[in-house]
Amino acid sequence: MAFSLSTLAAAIVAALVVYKAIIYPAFVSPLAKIPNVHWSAPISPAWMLWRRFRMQNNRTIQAAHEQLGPIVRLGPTEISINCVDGGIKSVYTGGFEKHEWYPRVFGSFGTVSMFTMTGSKTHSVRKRMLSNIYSKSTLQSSPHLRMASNAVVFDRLLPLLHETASSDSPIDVHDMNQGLTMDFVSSYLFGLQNGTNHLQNHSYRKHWLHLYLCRKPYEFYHQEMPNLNGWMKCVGLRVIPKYCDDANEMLDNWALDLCDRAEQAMSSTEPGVEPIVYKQLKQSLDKHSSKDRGPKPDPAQERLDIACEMYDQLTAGYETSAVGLTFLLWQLSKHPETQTKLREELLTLDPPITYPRVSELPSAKSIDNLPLLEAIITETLRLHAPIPGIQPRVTPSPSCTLTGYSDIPAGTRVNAQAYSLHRNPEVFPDPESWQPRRWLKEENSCEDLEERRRWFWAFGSGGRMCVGSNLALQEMKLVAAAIYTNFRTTIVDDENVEANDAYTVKPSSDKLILKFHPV
Ligand code: HEM
Ligand SMILES: *[C@@H]1O[C@H](CO)[C@@H](O)[C@H](O)[C@H]1NC(C)=O
Ligand SMILES: *[C@@H]1O[C@H](CO)[C@@H](O)[C@H](O)[C@H]1NC(C)=O
Ligand SMILES: CC(=O)N[C@H]1CO[C@H](CO)[C@@H](O)[C@@H]1O
Repeated sequence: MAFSLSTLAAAIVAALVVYKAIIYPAFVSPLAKIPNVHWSAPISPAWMLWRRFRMQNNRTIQAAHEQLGPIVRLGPTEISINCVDGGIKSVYTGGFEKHEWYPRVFGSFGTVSMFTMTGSKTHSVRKRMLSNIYSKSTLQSSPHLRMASNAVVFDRLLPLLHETASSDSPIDVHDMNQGLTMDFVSSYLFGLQNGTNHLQNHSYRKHWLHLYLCRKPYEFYHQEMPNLNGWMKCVGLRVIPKYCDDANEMLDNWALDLCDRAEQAMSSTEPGVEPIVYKQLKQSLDKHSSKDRGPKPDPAQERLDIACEMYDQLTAGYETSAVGLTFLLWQLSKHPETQTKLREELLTLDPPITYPRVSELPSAKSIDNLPLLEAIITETLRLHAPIPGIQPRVTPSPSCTLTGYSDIPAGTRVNAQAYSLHRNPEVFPDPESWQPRRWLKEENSCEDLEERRRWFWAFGSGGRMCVGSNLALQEMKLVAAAIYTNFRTTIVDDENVEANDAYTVKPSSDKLILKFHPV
């Protein structure tokens, strides 16, 4: 009797386990109706993990949407969407919270930044502190940014290009762009004087880029297997090599050093010295805590919170814009006729950005208003989105409806990816071809343009949309204008320039070699 009772109990437990692990997720859960990326997806994330480990996230999700439609199930509690209505509009404009994926992958200083915060409340407090200094009107009229733009373009970029052009020597523009964009972003964060000069300091730039990039191959473990490194360390093994820890420490010290220098310049209001973003954040954090009447923030902790935010903005800002510029120069080099048309448009600027320098730069607003330049940048960010990868969010409680599927349970990870949204052939005919024309007013109907803008997702959408989009666009437009007013570009070596498959991408070859020819 006792024996058969325990057998019965074991059978019930076994049945429950089978139900919970297989029957429920595969047949009963509301997620069961969603098409699967692979037959095993309802019961195990292993298949998708393996794809991600092999760096095939993008192509796997892209192929799944092509075959199965705008919503697919990637794992027991993970889905992917690829449409605007009922898709990104519900998830991102609807304000679903960020997944733990972000602080895992991009955390630094043991704390979180605006980008990595998951909770909506804390995030919106931080975003309100900073969004005004990144608004288009603030940036276009900022004397600080104007001074930095003049310095970076006339004192650093154009002399360098002039030299390579006159000696007829090729140049790796991806390397150059990574210095250029760091100088640009850092001069807005910290002031031109105390920002970086990576463009002119080649050896330091090389050293810095090595530290930053050497950690990339191990991103997968932070993203998808956050506990593995800890477990392995317990048994004396490492998944992530020690040099990554060392690089992290050096990068942290680098960011702290920039912040400490900015601190010295806090009282200044002089363009080029005042650390705009640093100062805004510091003052807002102080004000916020005094309003709360809570305990005064620990100054040591506040220093780290600010350093984390600054580090995050420096890297978010430099990496994406550099990749965008590299692909812009690549596409224009492949389309000499577009270079010619762009140059005609650029010569209408008053004054034009000619080198050697005869005057100040034209206003940021006048550069922003050039329609062909705008179309070229938008098309480049569509076809070569610097963040083409998944942007994971979590479904809210109690449940939600996405693309017609109702009762999607709370806590499901849901992603969209710009790579796939930007390749819908109904919105972007012949999606693999680079055609700035698709963004020009005189060549398209208002409805087509409107629809394309709704699907354009290079900067994301909703409350977590890129805070630096206006800075990035202003910078990319300025650099393209400065280059193509003065030079033609041709390709010397573009082997393997196609992007790798990651969240933030880079050319697989890590380089693009061009020649510059004076016009
Ligand atoms: C072409 C250049 C850029 C592209 C394509 C880009 C793209 C994006 C995207 C797609 C997101 C949303 C990410 C997600 O939710 O997973 C984002 C967020 C963000 N970006 Fe950018 N970005 C660019 C430049 C910049 C610059 C110059 C800054 C400098 C300040 C910046 C700072 C940020 C920050 C702080 C966030 C987090 C915003 C939030 O969570 O509220 N980005 N960016
Ligand atoms: C992304 O996926 C597409 C479609 O499968 C593929 O052609 C492309 O090479 C992939 N891109 C990267 C960077 O892996
Ligand atoms: C390059 O930058 C490093 C670190 O900021 C600095 O120590 C060095 O003096 C710089 N070199 C030049 C030539 O400016
Ligand atoms: C370390 C450093 O370069 N600090 C500089 C920051 O900017 C101020 C104002 O120009 C300089 O006086 C500092 O030397």
